[in-house]
Amino acid sequence: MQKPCILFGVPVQDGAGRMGCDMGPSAFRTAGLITELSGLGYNVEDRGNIVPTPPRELSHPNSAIRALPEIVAWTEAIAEAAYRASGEGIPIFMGGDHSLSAGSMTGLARRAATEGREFFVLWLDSHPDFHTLETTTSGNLHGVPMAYATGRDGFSGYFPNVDVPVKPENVCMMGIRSVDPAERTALATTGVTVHDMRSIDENGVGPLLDGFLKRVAAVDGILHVSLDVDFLDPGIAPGVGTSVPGGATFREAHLIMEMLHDSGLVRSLDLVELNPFLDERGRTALLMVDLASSLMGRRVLDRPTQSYRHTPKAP
Ligand code: B3U
Ligand code: MN
Ligand code: MN
Repeated sequence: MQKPCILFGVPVQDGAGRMGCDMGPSAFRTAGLITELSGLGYNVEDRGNIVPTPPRELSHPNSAIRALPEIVAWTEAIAEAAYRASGEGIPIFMGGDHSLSAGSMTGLARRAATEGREFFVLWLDSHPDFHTLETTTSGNLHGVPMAYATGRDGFSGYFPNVDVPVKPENVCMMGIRSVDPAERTALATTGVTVHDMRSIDENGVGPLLDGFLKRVAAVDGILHVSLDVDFLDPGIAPGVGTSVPGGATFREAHLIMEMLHDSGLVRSLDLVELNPFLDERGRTALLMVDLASSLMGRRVLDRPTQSYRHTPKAP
């Protein structure tokens, strides 16, 4: 039996610099995500919107930081929902800004550990979101989830403790083209794989993703995919607060989604940073729904697929 798709709305917007991401879950529903996934044969459960735990008073010496108590409260609730739902099916988090991935990644990493499996993340974004609470200068906490989930210093005492940090060498970023100086320094000394736009231009998304999927399959890992709208070129995806020119094309993005589906490795998905207030007649929401359907198995023609299935090494 196919695992059910478990949808959560995560109307968090306090991690972003502009308002509007709180309308993301409604836009995904309006753009037909549930119907699309049901049409692919999934049993879809929309569990409604996650409600954050009551925020506690918290302040940090970095006075740039905005909405720390709120984002901590969201992270607690999302991590718990992610851990639970991933034991039952494939959770899809309809954001909401990218701070939600602090919760989804840590919840899923805990699930992987419970199952004794290795955990991997594919991060599709123009930004690495690798700031710590000390290094963020914008103070927008959608810029920190990857640093938090990989267990970088400075989060304890503020954010929930990370029981199972994501191993930096199990993270693959694609589409990167806007990196702050502190993030650049940090990325240079961790094992994160970063495929920036130059690397995509030189190699193509297919071979780059293929290499990563083979690594996941080799150890029978489970894969979480985090798709930020600004991974896409602003020409095709205007509905986002932090668009950066020179992003992934329609065709690159669909190829990635199709390869992910064929791999059979994806266990959970974040759809983040959609800002319906900035969108044009819903086209970004519709494109994100299209991409999610490709990832979940929509295809133009049946074709023999590259198998990434885990083949245990002979003793
Ligand atoms: N690195 C910048 C910009 C940014 C990060 N994530 C988004 N924007 N969406 C920052 O504010 O931390
Ligand atoms: Mn992001
Ligand atoms: Mn981004």
